[in-house]
Amino acid sequence: MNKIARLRVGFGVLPLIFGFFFFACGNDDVENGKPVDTHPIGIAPPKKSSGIITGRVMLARNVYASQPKSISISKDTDICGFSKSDKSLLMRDGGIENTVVWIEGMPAGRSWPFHFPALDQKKCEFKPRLMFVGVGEEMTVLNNDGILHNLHTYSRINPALNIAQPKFKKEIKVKFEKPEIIKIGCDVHSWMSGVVVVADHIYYAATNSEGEFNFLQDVPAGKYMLRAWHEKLGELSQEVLVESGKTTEIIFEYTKIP
Ligand SMILES: [Cu+2]
Repeated sequence: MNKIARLRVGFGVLPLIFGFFFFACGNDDVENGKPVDTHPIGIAPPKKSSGIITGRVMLARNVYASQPKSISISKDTDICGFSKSDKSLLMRDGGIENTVVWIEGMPAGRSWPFHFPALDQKKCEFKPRLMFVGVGEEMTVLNNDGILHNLHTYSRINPALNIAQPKFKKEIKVKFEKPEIIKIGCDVHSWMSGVVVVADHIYYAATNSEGEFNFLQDVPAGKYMLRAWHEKLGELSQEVLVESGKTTEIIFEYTKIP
């Protein structure tokens, strides 16, 4: 898929996404809670006092990554099916999908452009697997599967949630008051796994299916610490210098799979 096409569909089928945007207003900048490319190189030059950070998250060439396993299912098979593919590490050409990339220490409180983020539980999978929500922003958790699910957040900074969502409860609302990357699961279906990123500023991005990222907005010129986090591979960081009117390209490389 070329850059233009990607711009249009965002992270494509993946829900990297931030919320409603997509449903409700058709905002091209966000898709189901996940930030998408807004200014691929050569399409929109940065503003005068700011620059662009773009880049890719990769697995080192010499690291062997086994093929994703399939997970056998023996519960609620009429809805969930009999197997699921393991999506905890998705890669294409060495690029790693669903990595969270953010600039550390950006001032909080800027208007968060994402609204009405929704997390669905569809055929016993979280959709999207990785999503973003603003601090204090209400997030909708849907259950249209017609069976019991149970949202369990493994948070360390925000209070952990453990909420049963029976089949008749098609929608619940949750929110998080502090920035945190939170792993989520369902106690009923052990394979259900996802990530909610609670963000207090807009300089967050998620990698697409080829491991590429960039931010929704230009970055004020300056020196920053850029961080990357992946649910299976952990965290990386590196310094980045953003210069006015320039694009800085960053490569993050994971050198092992834990
Ligand atoms: Cu479940």
